[in-house]
Amino acid sequence: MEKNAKIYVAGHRGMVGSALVRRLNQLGYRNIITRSSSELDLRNQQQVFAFFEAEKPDYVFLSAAKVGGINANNIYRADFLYDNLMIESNTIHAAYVNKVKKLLFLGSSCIYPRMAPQPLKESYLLTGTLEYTNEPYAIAKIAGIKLCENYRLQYGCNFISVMPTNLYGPNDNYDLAKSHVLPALLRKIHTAKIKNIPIVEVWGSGTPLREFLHVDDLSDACLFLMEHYNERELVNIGTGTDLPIKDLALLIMQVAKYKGEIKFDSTKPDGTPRKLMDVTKLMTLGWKPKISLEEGIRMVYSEVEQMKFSD
Ligand code: GFB
Repeated sequence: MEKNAKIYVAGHRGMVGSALVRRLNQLGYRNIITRSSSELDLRNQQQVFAFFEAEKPDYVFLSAAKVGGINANNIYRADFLYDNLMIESNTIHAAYVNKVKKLLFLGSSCIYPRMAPQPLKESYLLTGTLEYTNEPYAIAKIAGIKLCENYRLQYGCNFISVMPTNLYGPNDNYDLAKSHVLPALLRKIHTAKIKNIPIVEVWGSGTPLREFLHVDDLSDACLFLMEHYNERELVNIGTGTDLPIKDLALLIMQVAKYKGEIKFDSTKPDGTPRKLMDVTKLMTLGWKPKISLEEGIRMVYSEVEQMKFSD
């Protein structure tokens, strides 16, 4: 990407979009365009088409999405399906019509079958049944991958898809009913520490395995792929290592210096037993993560210590 190229980051207020804007700024890109959802509703086809026609961006990072943790995915099922399908269809079609040079679409590791062999290779897409708690989100993200693939095949568009593992970092969502596990446990453990509460509740059995990537590593990988990858097949972005949720809780307790106990809430779902990315392809292309999980949790915990929670 040329330093003066017009780059549209869709979803710049979210955790991923804001990390992309930070990284683009650090690298000296000076023509970044953004719109908040109140200025541009990406679910609205007319608004999206008018925006692309007026702005004619050269490059697009499609990081706008309705996202959330296991509980939000499971409850707002229709919204996760509808909102994400509309955002992707409108943006990808407008990018084609307005001759965007390259578009990068962000998916998720939940697109892979629930019981797929581990680690998850890109080729496992559509080889089995999805995890039901996040099936609507996964189906919308699979549609996004297929839009990119088929606009490439039919119209020659250089649209690529990347699949990040579970992410965390600045601008994460700390709403306990909607968040992912890592920010939820940071909040619960921090609150328990400062209020001297002896027990922290962890959802499910604590046995599911998850892989976590700091969003600053993700944005770095996305920029790397925007520069170096022009193929039809999706690319996984992760670290290649995972840990049980129980160990994640223990690690956060250690970072927060909290000495209480964990209590598992078996009324809450576990979700997919394991979703470890096979990152051979990305590493062969020449990229690897820089921020270890412990270092990343320390960075985020220092922000959490400054936050004011109502609980
Ligand atoms: O991060 P998370 O909400 O989503 O949950 P998924 C991961 C695991 O942590 C599950 C457990 O086994 C949860 O039961 N967990 C323990 C908790 N305590 C908590 C807690 O306080 N809050 C939360 N949220 N979880 C999502 C998908 O799946 O991952 C999305 O639903 C997307 O579609 C995203 O793919 C990356 O990893 O299970």
